[in-house]
Amino acid sequence: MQRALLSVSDKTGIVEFATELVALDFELVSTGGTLKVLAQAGLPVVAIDDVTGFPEMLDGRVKTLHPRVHAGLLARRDLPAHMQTLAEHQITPIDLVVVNLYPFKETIKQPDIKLAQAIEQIDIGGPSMLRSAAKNYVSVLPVIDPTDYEKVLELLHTDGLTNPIRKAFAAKVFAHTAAYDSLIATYLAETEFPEKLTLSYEKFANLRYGENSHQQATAYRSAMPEAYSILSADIMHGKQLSYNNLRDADTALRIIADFTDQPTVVTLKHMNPAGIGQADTIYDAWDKAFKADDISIFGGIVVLNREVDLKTAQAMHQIFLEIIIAPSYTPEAYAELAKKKNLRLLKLPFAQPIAPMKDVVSVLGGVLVQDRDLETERASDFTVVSEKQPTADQLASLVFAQKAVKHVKSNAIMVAVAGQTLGMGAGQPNRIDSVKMAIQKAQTKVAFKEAVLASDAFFPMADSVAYAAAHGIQAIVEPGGSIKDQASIDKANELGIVLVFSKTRHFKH
Ligand code: 93A
Repeated sequence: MQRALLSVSDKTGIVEFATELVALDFELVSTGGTLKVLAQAGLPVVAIDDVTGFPEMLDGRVKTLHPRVHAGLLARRDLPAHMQTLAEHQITPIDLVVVNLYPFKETIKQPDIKLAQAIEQIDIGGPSMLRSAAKNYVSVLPVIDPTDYEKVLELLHTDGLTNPIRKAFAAKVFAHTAAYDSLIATYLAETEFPEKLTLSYEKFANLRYGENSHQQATAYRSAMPEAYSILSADIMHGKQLSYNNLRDADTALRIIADFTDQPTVVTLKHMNPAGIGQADTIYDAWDKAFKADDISIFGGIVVLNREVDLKTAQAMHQIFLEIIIAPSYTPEAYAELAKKKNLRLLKLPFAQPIAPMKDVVSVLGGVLVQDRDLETERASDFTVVSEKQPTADQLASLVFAQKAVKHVKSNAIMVAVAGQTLGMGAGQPNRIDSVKMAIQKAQTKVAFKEAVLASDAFFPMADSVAYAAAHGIQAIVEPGGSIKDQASIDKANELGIVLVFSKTRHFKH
């Protein structure tokens, strides 16, 4: 007769599983709560106390932490000395361990949870048994996941428990206990940048491929999911998002989070905003965002921060789009947009702000961790450094342009009027080239005569100011901070335009 030890917090499916184990001639051993459930179902089950010769003690903190359990799990069946030791101490080997852990993650997710309550949900005995069994996987099968019960029964019935399959179960255990401990470490950590960085992510979806079709890819979601995240969005219509879709949509969500005060629409392609529009209605905001760049938007992503109405849906329906994300859709708007089979319609709770967490990027051989850039500009942060003062309209445009340029890849230049971007220069290795691109694009727009220009970082020399002024730009905002700031200020004064320093740099590489 083989022995199975069952000790589970999540009791889903345990009675059915245990019933089958009994039919397969397993003797069942269980801890308090699990034993109760099994006994109530009429199953024969030995109490852990009768195995260890000790009562469960210290409010259950010590139940299974005993040589009679761990020797039964760890003894090598192929070593006669090990088996003799078991016999000498009258210890019965354990062949199957079915454990799932105290719900630490679910506990700390609850609001207002106290440290002492969280600590009580740190499972010690469960991971110990799982790790003992997993180390000895050649002879002992550890089962951590209720969704595996059916598969385990099939393998037992068919004698299918080969070594590679047992090894896979062991690997699953160590990944699970490592992630479990990671989360505990993160929760208890006193510093935001600890000596050992532990990350706890769970598989969200296998992706069709990565950035290109020869690259495999998978999406992982934080063990503590964020509400305002593309990975939390509800896909109401259309197929799964691709790797590039997810990154683009994430970028679009980060952008629109800086424009909460009014109905806003962001269109996005290749990690840069194609257009940003703000207005009193979501339709007008869409119209501005679309007209900001009606070419790049083809095949792009649209994010709207207010409910999508029919009029806006009809306008968007005219254009080939990949993804639309909004807090909600009227039924008519949804019906209109859902006519397109390949368009993805996503819903997300926009009321949640971006969580002040860390962003992680990888370099060869490591990762870099930093705070998210959650700084946004207000007019009160600005200092006018030119002799010429901005008008109220110019000031509003400068704030809008500076908020927008933050989200453009450096070297970033944005030409805009309040509520509408008109042209940008993105990702050029020198700033003046970005200035030229932004102006060239913006010049085709009617609103250009009112346009202002924003830069994500200081101008290293006066050439950008000179070029912008020569092409009709009347006001410029940049963070300042260059040793040659004075040259830019002098140039602005010489050419009679407004120059404002915003103080905060927004590199985005
Ligand atoms: O408090 S513990 O860390 N101490 C133990 O010795 C121990 N043994 C099993 N937690 C322990 N467990 C855990 O109890 C299991 O991992 C499982 O989550 C839970 C099942 O308890 P019950 O059968 O009483 O519901």
